[in-house]
Amino acid sequence: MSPDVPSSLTAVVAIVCTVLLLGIIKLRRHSKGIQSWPKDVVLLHHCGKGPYAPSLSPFIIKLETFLKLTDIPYEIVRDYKLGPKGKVPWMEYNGAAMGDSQLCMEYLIEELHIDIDDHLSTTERAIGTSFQRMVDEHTYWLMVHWRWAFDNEKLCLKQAKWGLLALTIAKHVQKRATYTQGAGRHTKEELLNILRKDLRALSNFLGTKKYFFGDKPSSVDCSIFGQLSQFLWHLPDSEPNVMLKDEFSNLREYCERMKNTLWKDWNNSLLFPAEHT
Ligand SMILES: N[C@@H](CCC(=O)N[C@@H](CS)C(=O)NCC(=O)O)C(=O)O
Repeated sequence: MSPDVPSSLTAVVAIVCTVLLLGIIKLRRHSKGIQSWPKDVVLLHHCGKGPYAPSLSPFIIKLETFLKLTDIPYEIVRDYKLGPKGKVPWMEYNGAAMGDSQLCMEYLIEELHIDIDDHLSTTERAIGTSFQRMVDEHTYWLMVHWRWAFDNEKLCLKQAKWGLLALTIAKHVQKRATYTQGAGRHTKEELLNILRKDLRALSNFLGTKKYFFGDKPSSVDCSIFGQLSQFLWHLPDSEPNVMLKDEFSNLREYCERMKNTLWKDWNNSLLFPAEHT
């Protein structure tokens, strides 16, 4: 045996030990990072970028738009985990985990004494609440039904690397959900007519204003932008997409305005950062 063997063996053992040690240190740092929350920073749990908008979930875009609008410090955690309500988005704030975009926003507004709606009258607040409920609880379901029942190509989902198994399971789950909710019982024509009425209500109320209640965005703009983002950027060339762009051009301009004003990092938040509307 050559006299070099013991020293090469020692070198190999030393390298293996170093690699193992570094791995353990990295793992410990990672789990420590999860347990120690950065103070006063929202950890926004996110399930991955969308191809042409920052998420395929309108509620993630809604909550992140709110964080940008209010200048609340936040970090994105891309972990594909579901939150305490079994849905995304969810957030952690100073150690507390919380689900539901609207509840998260209301919690932060109260906790941090933020009133982004302080320029609204009581009547405007009431109208804002109604529009928020309409887009998040009604228009949203029309998008889900379209995505899973009528968007045969599912291009954006495939571009976001949804594999065949994930698509098959999600289609089954979402079709059941839309059927139970009710939107899933509509034909394509019915869906388009119902959607047109939602969009018309939004478009007529917006009129020539910059945002829903004038020159300053308010909390309802986060919901509206989040929901419209999917029709505008994640159903390319579909009938809902063409309807939004051609029949309700003020809503399209509004989305561009929200994007350009609040999302300075929009392009970096996309899977395909090219200009795309
Ligand atoms: N009301 C909730 C709705 C959230 C929601 O429906 N998220 C969808 C993704 S867009 C989800 O997590 N779906 C999974 C499921 O329902 O199992 C919110 O405002 O956050």
